[in-house]
Amino acid sequence: MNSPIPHLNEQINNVDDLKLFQPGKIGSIEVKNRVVMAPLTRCRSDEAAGDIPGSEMNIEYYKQRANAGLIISEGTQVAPAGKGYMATPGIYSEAQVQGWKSITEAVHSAGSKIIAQIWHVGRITHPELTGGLSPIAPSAIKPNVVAYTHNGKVDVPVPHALTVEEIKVVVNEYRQGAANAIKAGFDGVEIHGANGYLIDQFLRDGANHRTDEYGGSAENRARFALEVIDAVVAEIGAGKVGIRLSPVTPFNDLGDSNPQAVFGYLIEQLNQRGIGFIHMIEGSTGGDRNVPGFDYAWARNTFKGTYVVNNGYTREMAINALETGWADAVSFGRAYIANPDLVPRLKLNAPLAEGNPQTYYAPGPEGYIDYPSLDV
Ligand code: 8OZ
Repeated sequence: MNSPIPHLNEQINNVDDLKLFQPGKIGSIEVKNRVVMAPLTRCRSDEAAGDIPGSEMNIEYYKQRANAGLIISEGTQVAPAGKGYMATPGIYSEAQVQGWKSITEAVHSAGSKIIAQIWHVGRITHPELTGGLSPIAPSAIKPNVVAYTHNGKVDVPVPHALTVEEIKVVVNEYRQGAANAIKAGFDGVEIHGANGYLIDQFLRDGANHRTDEYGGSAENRARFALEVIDAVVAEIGAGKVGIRLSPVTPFNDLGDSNPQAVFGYLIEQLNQRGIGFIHMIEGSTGGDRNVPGFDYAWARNTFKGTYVVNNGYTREMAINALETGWADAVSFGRAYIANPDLVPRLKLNAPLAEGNPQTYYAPGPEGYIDYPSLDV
């Protein structure tokens, strides 16, 4: 099934009448508009000090983007083994919590809301990035992926297949990450269930060959995701919790034989738990929106919480999505890199700047906090 956003027939002349720019709620979080800043890995935490965010430039970066109704933080690892890239921030140490606090305070003062994306990369890493820890996964299956380390590009190793006892430890790491997020002043959390990382590795049968209660049927493969959700909901409350999903993306060398079955089951279970929102990546992450295998209209109509969509949305697509009921909110990732003032630009229908991919993950302020806002 493709992801055809229905067309809008009538012309709306006053931008303030557009749902995209009207206040609402994402889960229980009140937002001033329905434009969401998607999570963006930027690799600019203080790695030497222990993967700590909250430098002046980190604060400035988030503050510049506080025009979004909701900011979702860059992926933040819940444990040292959950790190897959250089200088990504964590949310397991006290110093990391304090660092995040300076960012959440700045965003709140600037008039926006911010939630933490809590993340574990599972098999998408290398011991050079984790302080020597082995990558973990549902099964000992090596993806065809390279990791970027201080010694250059390296092939990732065969991961360690988690025991049931070890799975419980990892679930608790997500729970602690959510508790820490609230302590750091975040308005909620997004559980990263997408893009081939640990939760997605359990969900999809390309990485999960287990024969115990965590593998095989859709119910069993969704068990880990639901245990994480239950732990996080018990800690911070369902309305502040969302999950990011990418049922068909091939990113990070992951696929599934029947995405509709496993993600369909998961979404029905999410309803029973009353979680706040789903953040759905339609199609291939950062690429083709038209990848078969999942019925997004079904997901939208089935899920009872706030439905946020993502992947290559233009202004026109976002307006159509909101006006026709395809979604309740739209997230923008790449557009937010080079357009810190994205919401004013969308309101004015002003041209959008192009970001420079060479500086997406580069250390330092260049390509991070030096994209200008419109002079209006
Ligand atoms: C691009 C580069 C590094 C990480 C994701 C967290 O895809 C990521 C990511 C994307 O969700």
